[in-house]
Amino acid sequence: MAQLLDGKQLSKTIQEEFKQEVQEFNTKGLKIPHLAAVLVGDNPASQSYIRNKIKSCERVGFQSTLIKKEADITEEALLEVIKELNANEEIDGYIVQLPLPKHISEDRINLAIEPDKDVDGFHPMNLGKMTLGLDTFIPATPFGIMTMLDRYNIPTSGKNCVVIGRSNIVGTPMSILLSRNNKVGNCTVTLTHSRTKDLKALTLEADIIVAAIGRANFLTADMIKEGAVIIDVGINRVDDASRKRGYRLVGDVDFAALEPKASYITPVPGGVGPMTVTSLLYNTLKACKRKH
Ligand code: L34
Repeated sequence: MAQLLDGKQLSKTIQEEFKQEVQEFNTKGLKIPHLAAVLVGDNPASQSYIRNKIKSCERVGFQSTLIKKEADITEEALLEVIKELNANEEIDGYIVQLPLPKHISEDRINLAIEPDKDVDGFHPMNLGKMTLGLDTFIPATPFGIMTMLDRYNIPTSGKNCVVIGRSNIVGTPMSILLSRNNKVGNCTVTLTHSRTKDLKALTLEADIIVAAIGRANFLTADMIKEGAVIIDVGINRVDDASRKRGYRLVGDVDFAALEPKASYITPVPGGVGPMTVTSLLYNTLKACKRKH
């Protein structure tokens, strides 16, 4: 039976550490971290994630500002919002929640964010620094996964790691981070995607699998080897009339089938999701401390 990688519990522990730091800032009369979040449109999942981010800010004593815009906002108008956030001295860091409506270019938006305030780490400057191992903001989801591997003391050096999915915000940065020569790292990484031939042959050789495809129960028990470490990044909403919300959350991994076979596994919800939020707080704290 696998040990659970409890992102919810670990997040509580780490956020308690942040809270103590903020209390020290208060005592010393230093500036308190201030995060702003831009939410465009009314995507229910994005609303839920943003709510968790704002709530967590409140819990640790950060200031937060939520900027909501209609789905039909023009790219120009959104760039104007970004310009204001870049200039606002009160705000240490900010994010523009993705996905954006199709008429807005995510690349143009990310390029407009001041790299020093880019607590998502999505600006090419910050992704470049990450790739070279320079000090920067690491994207929250991969950073949260690295933190989990670290705090649970899961060995990574020399391990075979298969990342499934090559998105800009998870799969691509994840594969780079795991391959680098760091305390958590030194994996032999295979980055797989929709054109990969015989995925199962690769996952069967993997000591660590990071599933970030966005398809419910994609990774099945026959695809993993005994004792593999399973990181489930997927958050899929599946209709469920027995739940009061009308749906339940399911990962990219068939959790029930993999749990007896894996050594460690993340649940959904309560795994990678809360760690993403905690990592965003970490980056915001870092942005604020740079100013102190
Ligand atoms: N700009 N866009 C930007 N930055 C990000 O870091 C994100 N991401 C991803 C989507 N778009 C983004 C997030 O915030 C995914 N993501 C995210 C954040 C929080 C949670 C999940 C994904 C989360 O809190 N998950 C909870 C359950 C949430 C629910 O009930 O819907 C969990 O326990 O997994």
